[in-house]
Amino acid sequence: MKVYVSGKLVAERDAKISVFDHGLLYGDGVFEGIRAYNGRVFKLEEHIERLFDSARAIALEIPMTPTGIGRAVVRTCRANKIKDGYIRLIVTRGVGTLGLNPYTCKKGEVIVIAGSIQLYPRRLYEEGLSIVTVGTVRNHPEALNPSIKSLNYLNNILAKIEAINSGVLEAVMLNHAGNVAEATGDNIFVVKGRVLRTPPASAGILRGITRDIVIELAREKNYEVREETLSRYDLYTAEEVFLTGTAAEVIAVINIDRRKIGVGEPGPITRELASEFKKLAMGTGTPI
Ligand code: PXG
Repeated sequence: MKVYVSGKLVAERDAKISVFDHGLLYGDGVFEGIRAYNGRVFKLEEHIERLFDSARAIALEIPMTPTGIGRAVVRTCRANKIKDGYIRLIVTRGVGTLGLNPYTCKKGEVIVIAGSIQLYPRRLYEEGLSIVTVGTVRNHPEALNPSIKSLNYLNNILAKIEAINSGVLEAVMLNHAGNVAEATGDNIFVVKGRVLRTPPASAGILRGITRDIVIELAREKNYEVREETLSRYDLYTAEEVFLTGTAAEVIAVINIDRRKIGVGEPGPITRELASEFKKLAMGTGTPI
């Protein structure tokens, strides 16, 4: 595998950064998870835009232009002969002194890894996922805004640990007000009749690119979509629940906190939107 680091494509074993990089010392940096489908990078511009927004929010200057980042992503995919794959784009604060002050770091470090990902076992895309709500509260937006896709994912990891310790693969996190926020790496939707609901950005979530796509696809299919505050009651009483994310794509949830959702199998609207999503993903994107 070839990895893009410090402006060059290098062999995997040479892809290294300093132990003094604040990305390692403090989780000080930002990232994106991007997919390639059928020889094209899916929603590349949207991911780069979000990367720059995350960087701006933490006062991190990315030492490349958005166009330059796009080129580095495509170049890395080409070097690894990626047709279908997963791209991890990372910008760390760079090398600085021991001490929090980010202004001691001279230059951010841009890294691109192009490989593959399988978030949940394939059979669960047919059968649906069982999940639980967990005690770990999603980061308060005024502490570390979940809109920032930062290298500090401990909040999500703590929730993931709780889920796995309870015998399931995914967690739903509630926000500081006790309302539904999102899963550890996915957004969440509930369906009742022809109405889809998902928590608004103000609930303290990452505004998922897959979430935006699914909202648009659903509206095209004449479903009503509302960004609305959701409680656990809304999850338990939904006819269908599904998660969306770059890694997860669209996956049905059939059980939450030991309550069967709907009839306990992936519902028709989830199936329809998953199939529309796949169609779009396979047919659009930046050519590699
Ligand atoms: N919420 C959170 C907290 C995320 O980290 C999403 C929602 C979905 O956003 P997108 O833009 O991808 O639709 C994410 C994205 C992984 C992995 O390794 C996680 C994400 C992306 C890629 C890989 O688990 N999370």
